[in-house]
Amino acid sequence: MKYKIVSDSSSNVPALDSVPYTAVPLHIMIDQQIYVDNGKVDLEEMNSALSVCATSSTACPAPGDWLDAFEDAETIFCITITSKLSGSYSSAQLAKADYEELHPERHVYVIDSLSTGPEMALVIEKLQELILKGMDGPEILDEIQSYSQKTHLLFCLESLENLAKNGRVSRAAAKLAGILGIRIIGQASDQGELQLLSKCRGEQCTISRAVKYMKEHGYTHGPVRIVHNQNPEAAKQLALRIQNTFGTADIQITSTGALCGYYAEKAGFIIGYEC
Ligand code: X90
Repeated sequence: MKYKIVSDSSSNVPALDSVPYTAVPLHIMIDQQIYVDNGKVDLEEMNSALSVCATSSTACPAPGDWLDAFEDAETIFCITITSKLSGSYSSAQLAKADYEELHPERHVYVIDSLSTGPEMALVIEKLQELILKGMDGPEILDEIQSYSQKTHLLFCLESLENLAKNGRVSRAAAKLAGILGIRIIGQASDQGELQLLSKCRGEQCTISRAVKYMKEHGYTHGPVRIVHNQNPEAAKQLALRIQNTFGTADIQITSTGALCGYYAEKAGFIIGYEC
């Protein structure tokens, strides 16, 4: 096995067709129960558990989990959720150091996505494409660094409760989102921080606003990936609006995995797009 792509499960990419790939799970703890984000978590069940739990939290992969996923590949592209919000990136770097010490002729490229979810998914798709083209490691890294300048992430959430509980946004911001019918729109900033952009009343406003932000970021008609936590209707409406506004041909809608589902909360959705 020459090349391998390894990502943490926040990408919501369970498998790839043409290049060896592993998603390394993050974990969600809800009261006494541990949910392994392995693509098999029942979101409906997890959402109900969350609605009645006393405590909940998440944990990033340990270096050993990354190491196991590297297997025996010669060149590994390892992509993580933004290092500003999780220890996943540091953990992957520790695994890289161990792996390269053990196998001095092999190389692990650890990429901080400065984002998560569907923006990571786009970068993973691009990595696969570049590997299939037969490019070498440093060339791929170069290309990927410029590609990720063109990708963006927006999110539309009904609640910021879990983000606030885990110290990822302020209590004040979470209170704002707690008002019935108010949705929060935000983005991954260029520095990989969670940035709140505006609040909206109702789904229609949210969808229009998301399209407006895409335009402002210079989106024309590139691929779009939408993930949602039990809100296929909003995801479909947004996809239609994007199609009608920009003529986009390549839009995919899927459910979030457990980690993004936990933080996006029920009805939340996240959009990754290429400008
Ligand atoms: O290490 C861990 O325990 C994981 C912590 C993850 C914290 C944030 C996850 C956010 C997931 C919510 C909307 C997207 C925000 C993007 C900001 C860059 C999804």
